[in-house]
Amino acid sequence: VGRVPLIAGNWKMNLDHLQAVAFVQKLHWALKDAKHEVGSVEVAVFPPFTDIRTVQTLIDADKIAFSLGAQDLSTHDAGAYTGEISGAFLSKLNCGYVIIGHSERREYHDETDEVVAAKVQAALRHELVPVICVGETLEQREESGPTAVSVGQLEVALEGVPSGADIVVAYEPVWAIGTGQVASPEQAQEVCAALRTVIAEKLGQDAADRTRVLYGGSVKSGNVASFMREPDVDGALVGGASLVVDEFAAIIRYQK
Ligand code: G2H
Repeated sequence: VGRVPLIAGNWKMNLDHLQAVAFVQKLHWALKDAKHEVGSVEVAVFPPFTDIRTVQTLIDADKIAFSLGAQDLSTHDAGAYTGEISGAFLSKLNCGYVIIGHSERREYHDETDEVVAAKVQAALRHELVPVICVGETLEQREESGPTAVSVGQLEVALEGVPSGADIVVAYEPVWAIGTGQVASPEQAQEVCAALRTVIAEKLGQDAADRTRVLYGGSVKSGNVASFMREPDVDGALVGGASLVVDEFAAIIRYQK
C-alpha cells in the first residue's frame, strides 16, 4: 500500500561520538559508491544519546539522507528527574524517531506495558515518531502462542493514541535478538499481520494501511530480503549488523 520501507539501525550501547563520525561517513560513502541504487528505502540510525548531537551535525553538514532517532526517552517533559532525557531535547536535535519498549529495556530496566504507553505519549507530545517494540520470549510463545504477547503489548501501548498519529511498530521476538536464532519470514509475517490488525482496531484502517511494521532480531544481509518479501513486513530493526558498515549497507541495498 505504498509504505516506504524503513531500515533502522539500533546501535544499542555501542560507538562513542568519535566512532560515530567515522561510522556515519563510511556508511554514507558505501551507499554513494554502490553500484545498485538504494531505491526508495528510508535509512534511520539510533545512536546512544551522547552521539546524537554529533550525528545530527554530520547529517546536516554533508546533507546525508539518514533519519535520526534515539533509543529511549523519559515519560516526563522536564524537571527533577536525574539522568533522564526529555523528548523535547530530542526533537530540538532533529530526532524524528525514538525507540520505545525495546525488550532490553523491558528486561533490564523493568519497563512495563504502562511505562511503554506513557513513553509513547511523551514521544507524541514532542512530535517524535515512536518505534514501539513488542515481542515474546520463547516461554511465552510456547505458553500462549505466537501472537498473544505482542498483540497485548501493542494494545496497551496504543491506549490514547490518536488515529492520525505517526507511529512505527517493531516485532522483535526476544528469542531471536542477538542470538543468531532468527525467526522465519512466515513467523515474522504472522505476528506483523496480527499487529496491523491491532492498529486497525485501535486507530482505524487508514492508520493500519500507512503504519510501517518492522521485523527485528538477528537481521543480516543474507536474510533481510526474505523478510521484506512478506506483505506485512515493511522494514527491519537491525542491531548487531547495523554496526558493520558493509553489512548494514548491504542490508539497505536488499533486493526483493
Ligand atoms: C533486536 C535487534 C535490534 P539484533 O534487538 O533491535 O538486535 O539485530 O542484534 O538481534
